[in-house]
Amino acid sequence: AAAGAIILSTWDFGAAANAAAFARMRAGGSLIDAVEAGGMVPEADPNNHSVGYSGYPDRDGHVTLDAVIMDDAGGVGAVAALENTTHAISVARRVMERTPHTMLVGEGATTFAREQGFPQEKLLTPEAEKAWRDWLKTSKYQPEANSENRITRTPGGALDHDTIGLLARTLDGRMAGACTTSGMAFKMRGRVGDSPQVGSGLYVKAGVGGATSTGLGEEVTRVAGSARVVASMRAGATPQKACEDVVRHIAKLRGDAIRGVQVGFLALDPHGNVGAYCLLPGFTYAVTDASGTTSIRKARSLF
Ligand code: SD4
Repeated sequence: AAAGAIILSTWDFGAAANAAAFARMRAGGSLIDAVEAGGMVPEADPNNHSVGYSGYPDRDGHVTLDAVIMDDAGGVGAVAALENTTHAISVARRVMERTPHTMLVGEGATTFAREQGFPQEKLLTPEAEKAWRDWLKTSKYQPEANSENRITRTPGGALDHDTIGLLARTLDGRMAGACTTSGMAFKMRGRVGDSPQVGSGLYVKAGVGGATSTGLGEEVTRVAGSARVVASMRAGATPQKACEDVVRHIAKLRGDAIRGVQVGFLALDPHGNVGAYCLLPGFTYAVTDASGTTSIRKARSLF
């Protein structure tokens, strides 16, 4: 299935996720297998504080995960505010495949994951707990552009990681996507971002294309960002133009309220055309082509 494949994911750390997704496709896996395998990479990474295990907690000290997985034929599964399970993307897939629902949240999602046999573990690592305790000293909720969850790291350092959104396509134009995150560091308890919400953090439509987002989720949810990108593509826009249109729309709608805020979109069409655009400089993404070669690219920005 890897022939003609393209895999696209948010941020430079997407390269490792793309490699896992590509390997899964080459081994005969489906698109859903591939995007799930990709999402699992940062989820398990103890150095990534914005996805899965070792994610930064909410302001009460709970690590809560959001994830969604989607194929191009209306298959959707999502979890929000999931606790104690590292692989939120796999739980989202189980929601899609084994329940009559599209999303489970909070305690229900956590119980479902446990009943499905997912290992139960403490997701808050000593390092993330320390960052949270340091944050409590000021308790100032002020997300930082391009590393929304950075609190203790060096600016531009190798550990600047955020939400992962993945889009994958096979040669015959079929597509799937996944998005997984621990959300904004030190968010309010119960806060759900754009990432697990179909149409905001991810949207995929057969014959048209897919889109995914990263950055300050509220600014994406407000406009159902990823659905909007795909709707533009359906109306004839290229993936690039569709990403630019939604970013401009957010900027116009929000004016001064989005000063210093990052939001980025990626899009992919069934022919393999790629689009990327963001509010502020600094949003990178990883593209893996059919040969398995990955390049890291810088998205153009509005400001
Ligand atoms: C959220 N969009 O929960 C996510 C966070 C993110 O880069 O993408 N950070 O709002």
